[in-house]
Formats: sequence, structure tokens, C-alpha cells
Amino acid sequence: MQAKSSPRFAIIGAGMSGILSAVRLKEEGLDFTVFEKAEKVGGTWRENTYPGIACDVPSHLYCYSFELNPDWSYAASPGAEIQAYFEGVANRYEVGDSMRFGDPVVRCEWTGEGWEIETGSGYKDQFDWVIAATGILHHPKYPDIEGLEDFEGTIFHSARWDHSVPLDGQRIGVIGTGSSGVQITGALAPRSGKFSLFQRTAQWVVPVEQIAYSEEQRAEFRSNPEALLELHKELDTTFHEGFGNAVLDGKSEFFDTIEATCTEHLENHVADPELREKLRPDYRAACKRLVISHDFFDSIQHPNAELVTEKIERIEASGIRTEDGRLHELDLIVLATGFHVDQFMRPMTIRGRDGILLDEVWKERPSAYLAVGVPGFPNFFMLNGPNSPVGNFSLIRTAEMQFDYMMKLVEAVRSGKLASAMPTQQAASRFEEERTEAAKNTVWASGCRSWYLDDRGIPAAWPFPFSRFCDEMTEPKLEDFEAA
Ligand code: N01
Repeated sequence: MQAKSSPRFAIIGAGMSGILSAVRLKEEGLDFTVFEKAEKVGGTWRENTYPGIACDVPSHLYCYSFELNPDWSYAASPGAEIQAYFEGVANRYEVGDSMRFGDPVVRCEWTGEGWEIETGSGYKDQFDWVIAATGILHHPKYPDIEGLEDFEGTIFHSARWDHSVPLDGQRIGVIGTGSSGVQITGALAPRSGKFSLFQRTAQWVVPVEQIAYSEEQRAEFRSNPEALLELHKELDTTFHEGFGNAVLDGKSEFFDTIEATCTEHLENHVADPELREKLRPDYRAACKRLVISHDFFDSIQHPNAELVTEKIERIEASGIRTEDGRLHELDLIVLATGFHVDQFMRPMTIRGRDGILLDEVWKERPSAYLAVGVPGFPNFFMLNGPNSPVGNFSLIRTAEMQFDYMMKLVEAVRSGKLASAMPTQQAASRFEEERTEAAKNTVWASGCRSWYLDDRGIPAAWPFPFSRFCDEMTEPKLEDFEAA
């Protein structure tokens, strides 16, 4: 390993968490390389460019605490603006020179001294620490529907949008009514010749108006950074202490209020009683991720649009055949069918101490001590990894706290308190047991199908209050790590 006074860091991924890590390590004067498989930074915002993409989390919350942005155009800004924000941060902090683009990491191997990283091109280098900042929502999930290859029009996943394909006046079918499918519907139903949305499960749709910031408001934010900070803090507190804590109890009255708001919106905005019933969910609000939309009900009632709830039987050369025998003829099919959320760094080969493979350790399902580390993998640290808060707390705030926690472990290693930072099996098993029990009481376990659930139907996300997350991340419990 390198001298403990100058550790080298490999950061895998140049999305939100990877850029954060690069900026912070640069500030600390530490040596790092960012490995990015694609050609530029941005992660999910680089990969998802579908029409209508926006962040439904308030923009003034969805930014780094050290880089608030007075210039957001909307309360929920479009994807391209968020992508530009991340590119801007990477440029302003001049971390680009330490990034290797277009070359995926294929192997990380603990040598006994440190980590050897190998990329697809055969490039190899040695590091003391690995920060896996690979994200969650980036392996497209293709549905298991017969005949996907038989379609003679154009078909792609929502995260693989082909912008050369014409949309205006086309017959467009979208499979899936998660946040992506709903945003695509808002953008494309009015432009299409005919728009068919294939819904398997109705969604709770929370009507949040899209607010545009005027030039005066943006100028005010620019001239008054304290006001901007105040707004950021207010959104942070409201989100974490409201929604973030409410999800822990499936019976929380918080969700009665959300259900009442969504139901009123449905009753008042959908005229046709048959369509209204098709759009009415039959499970607890927030069991699946809530869909936030001010225009979905208007879009699905557009004269061009149709909500199809009959089960899809198969895809044929000219369209989608539903179980009622009807063929929905289409020019374009968009698969807004979500992501494989249990992959994390995989398919990389990650080999830890004594040659153990992460794939073996995670063969049943991924898990991590406090969502950041895995026994057997020294100095291997994950941001927004398995069991991390997802949807309940701000992803950016979470990554910032996880990064600060890691730096305390780095310090413990540099000062000789730990030989390397690796949770003990006992600490990891204790956390896993407690986490699994707590997860069963959350709203995500209240009876629905969603990407929050693991293969056993147990929610995988952090199931404790925000205060506990803050406490855990404030100071590592060194007794939970293998001793020096
Ligand atoms: O994916 P999803 P997403 N036949 O997994 C349906 C974030 N995000 O890309 O509900 C028919 O939520 C599936 O049906 P069902 C956000 O965290 C954020 O939309 O399982 N249908 C479902 O309707 C979000 O949660 C923003 O019955 C099939 C849909 O496909 C996450 O990304 C914007 C099917 C998948 O929904 C993922 O959202 C967009 C099949 N075989 C996304 N298979 C923001 O604004 C699947 N479905 C921040």
C-alpha cells in the first residue's frame, strides 16, 4: 500500500456521487482518479434524456450543499438543466483532468496491500481506497414480454432514447406508468398521432404544480445567498422530517392526507368514470414510489391518448396485442419498465481479501454494513449502495454524509487506529438483522409490487429515521471494524 499519509483513491462513476467525491478529495489535497464508462459526467441525467424528463424533487433541494444554484428555472427543473448543473460543478472545481472516460472498470482486486483496478481497455492502476459511486438506476430492465424482437417499428428503453426517431404525429405506445412513463406521457401524448399508455398498476399521482422562477426571483437568489441557503435548509427539513420519517410506519396518518389529496385530484380532473376507476390505485399511497405530476391526468385525457389496462399478451410485428385480442398498431414502443436495482457495481469482478468475490457474497442479494461497506472488502466504500436511503432522504445529502463518514475512516487508517476500513462480519450481520426487521413496518411493505422490494419482498432501503442516519454517519464506531 502507498504511504498512509498519501492514500490514493479510485472513484468509480462520474455521476452525482462520483463528482461529489472528486470535488471533496481535491479540496482535501488527496490523489484520485475517476473511472467513468461513458464519455462524460452526469450519471442518470446523462443517460435519461426522454422527452419530459425533469426532477420531481425540488431543485433547490436537489443540489450539493456546497454548490447551491440560484439559477434553477423551475421548482422541478428539466433533466438537461440538471445535467448542465453537474457538468458545471465538475468544471468549476476542475476535477475533469483526473477523470478517465469511455473505459469501464471491469475488475477491482484486493492485493493485500491495496486495490488493483483494471478497465476494459486493459489499463491497470493501484489504489488504497475504492469509492464505488456507480448509482442504482442505470441497468435498464427489459420486460419479459413475448415477441419483443418481432416488432418492426422502433423499440427502446426509456433510458436509451434515440433522438433521431420522429415523434410528431406518430403512433406511440409506452409500457409502464412509473415516474418515467408518466413524464413521457405528459410530453408526448399531445404531439403523437395516437398515444397508448399500457398500465399494469394504477399510481398514486400527487398533483404538484410546476413553478417557474422569474428572472427577478433568480436575481434575488444570486444577490442573497443566505435566502438560498435558508430555502435549501427548509426543504431539507420538511422532506426529511415529514416524508422521510413517515415512510417508517405504513399506517402513518401522513399517507391518509396524501391519499386524500391524490383522490381529490383524481375525482376533480378525470371526467370519464370508467377511466377514473382505471386510474384509481388499490394499495397504500407511497408503497410504490409516489408519482408527482401536475399534467398526467390532462395528458391521458388528450383526444390522442388512450389508457390500456388489458394485460399485454405479446408484441407483434405491427404493435402490441392485449389479452382481449386487440392489436394496438404502433410506430414506436417505449419500454418505461424501470431498472435492475440490485446490480450496483456489477457486472465488475470485485475480489476482496482471501480471494472472495463480491458476486459470491451477494449471491442471494446485496447488503452492506450501514449501507457503505462489506466484510471481506477492505477500504472499499459505497455511496448510495445497498440499503442506503432511497426515495426517503435526499440522495445528494445522503451521499455527502456517507462521504464525510468515509473520510473519518480514512483518518482512522492514516492515524493507525485501523489497519484498513472493513466492517466485521458480526457488525454487518447485526445491522442486516435489525434493518430487515425494521423494513417490514415501512410503507413500502404495505402490500404492492415495487422496485423497493428485494427478492423476498422485503424493502431494501434504509428503514430508520433520518436522525439515526445522521447519528450513524457522524462518527464511525471503530469497534465495528476489524482492528489494526
Ligand atoms: O421505473 P419503475 P421508472 N408489463 O420501476 C411497468 C426514478 N425516477 O423508470 O407498477 C407491463 O418505477 C411497471 O408496472 P408495475 C424514481 O425513483 C425519478 O418509471 O410494476 N408493465 C411500472 O409501471 C423512479 O421510481 C424521476 O405493475 C411493466 C413501470 O413499468 C425510478 O426512477 C423521474 C412490465 C416501471 O416503473 C424508476 O422509475 C423518473 C411488464 N412486463 C424516474 N414490467 C424524477 O423525477 C414493468 N412494468 C426524480
